[in-house]
Amino acid sequence: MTLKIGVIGTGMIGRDHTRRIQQVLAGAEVTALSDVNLDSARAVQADLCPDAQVFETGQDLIASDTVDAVLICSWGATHEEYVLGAIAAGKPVFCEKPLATTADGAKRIVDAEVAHGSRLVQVGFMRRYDAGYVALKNVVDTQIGAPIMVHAAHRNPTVPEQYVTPMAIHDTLIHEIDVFRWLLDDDYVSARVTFPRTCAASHAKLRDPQIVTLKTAKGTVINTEIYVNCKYGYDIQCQVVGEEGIASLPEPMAITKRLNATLQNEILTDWKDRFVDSYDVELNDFIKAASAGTASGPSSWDGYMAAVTSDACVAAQHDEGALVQITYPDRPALYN
Ligand code: NAD
Ligand code: ISE
Repeated sequence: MTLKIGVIGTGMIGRDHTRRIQQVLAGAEVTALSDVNLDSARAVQADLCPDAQVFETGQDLIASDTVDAVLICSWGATHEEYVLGAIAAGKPVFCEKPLATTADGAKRIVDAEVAHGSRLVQVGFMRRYDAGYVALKNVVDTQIGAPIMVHAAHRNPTVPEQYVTPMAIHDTLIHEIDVFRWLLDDDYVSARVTFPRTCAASHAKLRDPQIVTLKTAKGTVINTEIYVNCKYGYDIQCQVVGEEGIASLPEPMAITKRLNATLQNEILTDWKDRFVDSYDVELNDFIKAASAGTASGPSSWDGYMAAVTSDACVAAQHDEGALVQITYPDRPALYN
C-alpha cells in the first residue's frame, strides 16, 4: 500500500520533505498540499507532485479522503491547531519542531493523544536519527562511564533579520534540548543563561552569542553555546565527559586538502546539508509507522518536555545568571 501524505506548509522544509517523499523514499506519495500562500503550494505541486491536490486550508486537507497521514511544516505557531486536527481525525501526523510554541499548547496535544489511546504523533527531532549521534550514544551508553558534563555548540553562519533573542531557544537550541534528553536518558531540572558581549554582526533585538547551562536529574551539567552569526559555517559540536573517558560527535565527512601551503577541511554552511541523511531516515520511520496507523520516534511527550525546557530557558534569558527550576507532570503510560 502507498501511504497518501498531505503536506501543510510548503516553504523551505515543506518543499524539501516533499522532494524526499516523491524522489528519495519508498512507500508514500504526496497527494495533497496546503499553504496560506497558495502560490507556494502550487509551485511545489508543479515542481514535485503534479497529481497532488492543493487545498485552501490545512483543516480541509486533514479531512480529505485523499490523505492518510499529515506532515506539518508551517510556522511553529500554527502547529498546535493542525496536530490537534489530525489527532481528532485519527490520522498519523509528523510535526516539524516545535510541537507547539508554548508548553500549555504541547500539553493539550499530549492530552488529546492520550485520550485517543495510541500514538499518532512524531515530532521532527531528526538528530536522533543522525548516524553520528547514534554512534555517540552507543559509546556514551557502553564505554565512557556515567556522563558528568557535556560541552556543546550550535553555530549558524548567519540568520534572517527577524530572528530575535528568544528564537535562539525555540528555533535553535530546541534540537540540543531534545537530543541531550535522548543521549543521556535523563530529564532537566534547571536552566541558566549567560550572555557574553554581543557580536558586531548582530542587531538590537538579538543577543548573540548566548550560553545555556542545563542541569539534569542525574546531575549532568550541559553547557551549550548558541552563536548564530558565527560567519564561518554551520557547525554542531558535542563532547560528553564521562567517569572513564570522553566521547565527541564525529565531524561530517569532508576531504582533507593540502593546498597552497595550508591543511584544509571544508565546513558545511547549511543545516539542510548537515542533516540531509537524518531527515531521510526520520521520514522513512514515519512512513513505516504511519502505514500501520501509528507513530514512532520522538513523541508528543518529547515535544512537550522540549517546550517546558524552552520556556524555562527563555525565562532564564530574562534574568541573566539566575537558576530557573524545571518541573513537569508524570509521564503518561502511553509514552513509557
Ligand atoms: P518557511 O517560512 O520557509 O515555510 C513555512 C511555510 O508555512 C510558508 O510557506 C508559510 O506561508 C506557511 N504557513 C504559515 N502559516 C501557515 C498556516 N497557518 N497554514 C499553512 N501554511 C502556513 O519556514 P521553514 O524554514 O520551512 O520552517 C517551517 C517549520 O519547520 C518551522 O516550524 C521550523 O522550525 C521547522 N524547521 C525544522 C528544521 C529541522 O531541522 N528540523 C529546519 C528548518 C525548519
Ligand atoms: C533551523 O530552524 C533548524 O531547525 C536547524 O536544524 C537549526 O540548526 C537552525 O539553527 C534553525 O534555525
